[in-house]
Amino acid sequence: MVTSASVQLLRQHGLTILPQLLTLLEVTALLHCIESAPAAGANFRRSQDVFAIRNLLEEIAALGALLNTAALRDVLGELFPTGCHLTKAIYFDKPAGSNWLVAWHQDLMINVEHRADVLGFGPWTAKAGWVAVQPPVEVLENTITVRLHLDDCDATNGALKVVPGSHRRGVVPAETIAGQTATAAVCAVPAGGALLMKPLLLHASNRSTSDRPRRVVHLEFSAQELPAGLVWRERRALWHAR
Ligand SMILES: O=C(O)CCC(=O)C(=O)O
Repeated sequence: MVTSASVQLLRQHGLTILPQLLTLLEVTALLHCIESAPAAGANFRRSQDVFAIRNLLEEIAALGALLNTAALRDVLGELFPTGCHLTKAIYFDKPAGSNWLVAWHQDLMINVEHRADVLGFGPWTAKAGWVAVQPPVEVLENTITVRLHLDDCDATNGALKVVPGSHRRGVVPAETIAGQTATAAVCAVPAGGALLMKPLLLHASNRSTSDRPRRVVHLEFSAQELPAGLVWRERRALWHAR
């Protein structure tokens, strides 16, 4: 499913697209499971036009089994030959005609159970019971995000825009980001496809101008363990190497 060429693309450009990771049946089952869940609680963020579910696998426990597909296990086995664990899971809906846009950024923060002052970890944030910290760059370099697309997604319904290769620039100062996006590319992904990306890749997304939704399950994986005292908030050893 994931070829050595796509692993090479991920290393070189910071992203690769797998157009057919989930079957239509699997997509339908995921959508049914998510949309029939009672959408209440602090981790469900719904406003006029943005809907996100954080800590997704704890909020909707039945998703764990549906996401643990042979195809995803194969991909992760290729990317992490010694095994890996999930570190974050979020569901993003960008509803039709959504006003929600995301400015250019890198994904720099990880969620942990508790604060522990460990060398190389910081700054820290704590909001609504969530503790997040910026880890050393090696942790971010060794994380891979898998965005599972549940709808056809293109420039009209809020596809991710990325700056290929920008993950190799390390953590970039926020004030320099605007000057680094001239080579941005739009990542169109069909329903059932996956966008694999490195968290340090500069990325953003536009408002939707379409009447189609853009539903995505965002999963982050790592093979690394955190130093003593720190525990990934959503750590799950669900996915194993082949
Ligand atoms: O889904 C999107 O449009 C953007 C999400 C994003 O930037 C993120 O998860 O860091």
